[in-house]
Amino acid sequence: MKKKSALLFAPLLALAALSMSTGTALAADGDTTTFEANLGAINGSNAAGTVWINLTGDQATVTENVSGLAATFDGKPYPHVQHIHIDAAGVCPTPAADANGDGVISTTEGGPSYGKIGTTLSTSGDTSDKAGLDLAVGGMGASFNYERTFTMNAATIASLKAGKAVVVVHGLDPATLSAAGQAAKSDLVPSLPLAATSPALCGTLVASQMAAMPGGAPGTGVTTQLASANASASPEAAWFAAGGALLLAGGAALTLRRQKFAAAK
Ligand SMILES: [Cu+2]
Repeated sequence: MKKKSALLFAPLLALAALSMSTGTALAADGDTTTFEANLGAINGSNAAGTVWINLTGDQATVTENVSGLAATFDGKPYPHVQHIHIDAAGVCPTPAADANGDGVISTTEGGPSYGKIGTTLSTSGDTSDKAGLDLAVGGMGASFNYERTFTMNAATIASLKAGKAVVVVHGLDPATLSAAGQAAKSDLVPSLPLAATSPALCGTLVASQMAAMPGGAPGTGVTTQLASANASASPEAAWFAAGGALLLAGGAALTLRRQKFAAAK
């Protein structure tokens, strides 16, 4: 009886050992941990993307491929500001997050799900939250590939390791919004339309067993399986939990650019 159990569990233990050897919890300072997020469309953007982060100590190399985003804004390549959001539920908002019912999940409305800006995935210069709304350093156009190595701040690293870091790419095509959404001003920058700053892509970063960056067959069955095994709860469960918490959380949980939100309240 005992022997049989041991045999049955042997493969599981091997899997667990494999998982732990490259996992966050047991990683030594010099080790590299890889995190991956599959970016899903929000607000009907029909965009898609993937983000990989190789983290060694506080040095992060972020690689990102996105496509299907809004292409132009005022006749120029559309600037898509993008961030790693932290310190909240670590999930992407569901349509239930649209508190004011205008058909658009604004950045503020998504806050209880993904939290404040921890890191700006800027194309140059500052990577802190202070660069969060600088359109000049956003990703540009419908599709782009991004790669940058920088020193990641401690707050973002902590959320990353806790599974609470969420990549959000902003900027919608106004034509795809409801009439109310098209008429509304941005909750972040009132001089801009709501579409300009609202989330278009979102994905939670999870520790990946992949050692390699893109080109190394991202999203293979093995990777997905191991990533799921590491998660404490199913993504679906987390989404529903976030939806329920939203109504209670209100604006109180939101610390992202608080004074700029004041105008929108
Ligand atoms: Cu953001």
